[in-house]
Amino acid sequence: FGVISGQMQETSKEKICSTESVNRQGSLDSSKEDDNATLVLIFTLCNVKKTELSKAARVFEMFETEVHHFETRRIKKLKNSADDFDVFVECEAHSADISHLITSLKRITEDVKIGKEEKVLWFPRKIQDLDKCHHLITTYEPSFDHGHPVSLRSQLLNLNLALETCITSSLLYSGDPLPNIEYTAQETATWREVYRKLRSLYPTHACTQYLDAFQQLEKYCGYQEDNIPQLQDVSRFLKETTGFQLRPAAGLLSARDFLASLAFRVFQCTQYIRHFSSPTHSPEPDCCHELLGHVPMLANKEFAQFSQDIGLASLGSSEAEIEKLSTLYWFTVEFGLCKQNGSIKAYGAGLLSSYGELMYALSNEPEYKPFDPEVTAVHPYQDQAFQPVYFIAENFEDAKAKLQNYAMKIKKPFSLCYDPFTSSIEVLDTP
Ligand code: HBI
Ligand code: NLE
Ligand code: FE
Repeated sequence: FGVISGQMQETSKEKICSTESVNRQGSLDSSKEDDNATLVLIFTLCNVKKTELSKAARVFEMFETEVHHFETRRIKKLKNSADDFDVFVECEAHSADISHLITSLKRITEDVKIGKEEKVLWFPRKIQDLDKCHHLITTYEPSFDHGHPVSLRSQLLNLNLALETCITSSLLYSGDPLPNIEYTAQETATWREVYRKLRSLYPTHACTQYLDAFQQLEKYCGYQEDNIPQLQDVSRFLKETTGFQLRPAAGLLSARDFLASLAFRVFQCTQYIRHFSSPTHSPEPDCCHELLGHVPMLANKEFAQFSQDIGLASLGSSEAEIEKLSTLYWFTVEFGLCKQNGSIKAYGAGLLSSYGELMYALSNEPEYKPFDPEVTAVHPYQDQAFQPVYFIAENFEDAKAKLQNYAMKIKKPFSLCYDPFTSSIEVLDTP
């Protein structure tokens, strides 16, 4: 998905409200392989041009939805202007796809009605379910101008992985090794430059938790300037340290899917490397970002718990809440600063993997604010340049407590409990 674009427009017309809607199936019955849901959708397409109706239909096709009923009702408007259409669809979709299907429809029309959406959103309940959480935000698009140099290889790797993910979607939890990448000499040279530059800054700029883990990684995990560590080795190290494991991602995942994996202590990593012309900053994640930014922090017990807590809070949450949790994630896990022995240090991965932004964040240029989930969660952010503002945590323990307090207030019709023995979620209904 991601190919649909279209006008979002208001309509003044009264809509046929109704309906039954998304019925989740399966409850806790995990033996059922295909978790489908019946869906009733009502939406209006405004000022429909000839092709727009088929665009809407194509969304259903893209998600391999089984359409039982597709009805349109034309609402005539004034002469010479395009008409509006009410569309009524009854279909069966993969539960994991529903929120993405609706997002795609909303790119054509703002006005998508489904009953009880918030209550019934599918979410993964066991670690194997993560195989269904691979919705990409960006897809390979040769004509797309990224605005910054992207290596052809990164695009190919992306494409390759996307294919591989389709073909072997159940490989990852059966104990098979993660795909090994043979990096070229030029890619290793890029890594070397990134590594050297950053390593010289860490002693003064990174928090102690990071420094401790980094030392371990150099000792036991092949972290050195002439070697790009392989996910498989790093994943094994993390598994033994905090129980986190890595899996390869074909690119930027939807926030919902990305956060959901954190609930199971799974971290989705890109494997391609940034373009050699921009070693000090990349707006998108790459293996330097994952390996140098995220991995050392995930080796810290408290930080691992903090990350999982964001993930758990996201399960079954509404779109609006996911947006807030993404923002929290952004200003902490990606760009967080913390107090340490009277000075300020970086713990956010986006800082620890960017020489340029790490320098900048701890200079006197940006603005600082204290980390407070209520405030941080709604602070606007951008993902193309350095951040104008950073949030400072007192320490991890404090940040964790504040986050848990925030998560408790998220309204859901059930409560969740993670069972580490089975890597699954227990759901307790709260009527
Ligand atoms: N997908 N592969 C990948 N890596 C990320 O770091 C990532 C993502 N999707 C969304 C995301 N990060 C965040 O910006 C939040 O929306 C969770
Ligand atoms: N800006 C970071 C870097 O250059 O490594 C990547 C951020 C990804 C969110
Ligand atoms: Fe990241």
